[in-house]
Amino acid sequence: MSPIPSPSVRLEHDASATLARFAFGDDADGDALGVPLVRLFGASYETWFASTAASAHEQDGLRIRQNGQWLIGELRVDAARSEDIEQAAFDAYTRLRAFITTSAYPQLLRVWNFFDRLNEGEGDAERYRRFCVGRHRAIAAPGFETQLPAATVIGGQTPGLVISFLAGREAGVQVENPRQTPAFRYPRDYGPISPSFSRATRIGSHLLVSGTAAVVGHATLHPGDAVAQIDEIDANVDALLEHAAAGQPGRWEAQALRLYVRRDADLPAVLPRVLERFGAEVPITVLRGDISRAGLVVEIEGVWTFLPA
Ligand code: 3EB
Repeated sequence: MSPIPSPSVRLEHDASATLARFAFGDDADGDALGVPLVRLFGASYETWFASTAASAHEQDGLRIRQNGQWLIGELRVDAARSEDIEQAAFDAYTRLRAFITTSAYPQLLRVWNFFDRLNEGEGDAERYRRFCVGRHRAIAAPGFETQLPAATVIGGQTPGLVISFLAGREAGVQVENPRQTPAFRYPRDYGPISPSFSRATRIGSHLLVSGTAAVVGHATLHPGDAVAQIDEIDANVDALLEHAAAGQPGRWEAQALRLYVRRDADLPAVLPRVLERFGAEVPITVLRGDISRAGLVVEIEGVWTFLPA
């Protein structure tokens, strides 16, 4: 097997300047933004490139990387203040919104959310469900469901809430998946407030794809069966990419993928299946993480670029 190329995302075709680097697991250094999950496979970093160089600074407790066109930021809520995860999500999204709406990058395009004990708590008291309530309280406004960013919510072992995000000058195009109920319309069974995210954001020829699980319609398929869920995720991603291509001739190329697995023991069976399905050459990182519903054991996200025929 050839070595896996280092995951990188190019937001423009000629992008060669580093906008931001994400460090997985314990590899965070002073410069990279953190992804607080244990890395099981792949490179230590994922780099996002743009066409002009970025500057780094801190503002209102947010770590910022910006280049005039794009902004990647990170916001952290410590363990004590994220014990009440609903309140923590409300506070964090209120700050995030206040920050970007007064910045030169008012459009929220992509968000990642990581916190500990994601599935702790019964029924509507589950921390993931409380998080959804707090997030929704902070962002709900007339028409907001047509401007939702692509997102990921994954549970890790590091106490606290970490939110990273990409914002831009101009809005992306919200893309939903014809094979999946829009998450913001999930029925009541999955929580008091449905999750506020889109399946993908299209920016030019790039598609930023949300964390995608084995959810078809709104049902969890193959609960606990990691390999069967990979096949379902593949079908979900195919449906999303086909829908986003809107009949244009060409093909989608994966730039960088992240695979989240709930149980380390699934990795030996799951990784070959992912490489078979998504391409052996695809730059991929595998991280350990909890997913929104107990039956979901794997999730995939990434960035795809459309290459016209
Ligand atoms: C799902 O399809 C799986 O709450 O922002 C994936 C990506 C999931 C984002 C979120 C949840 C979120 O419902 C879980």
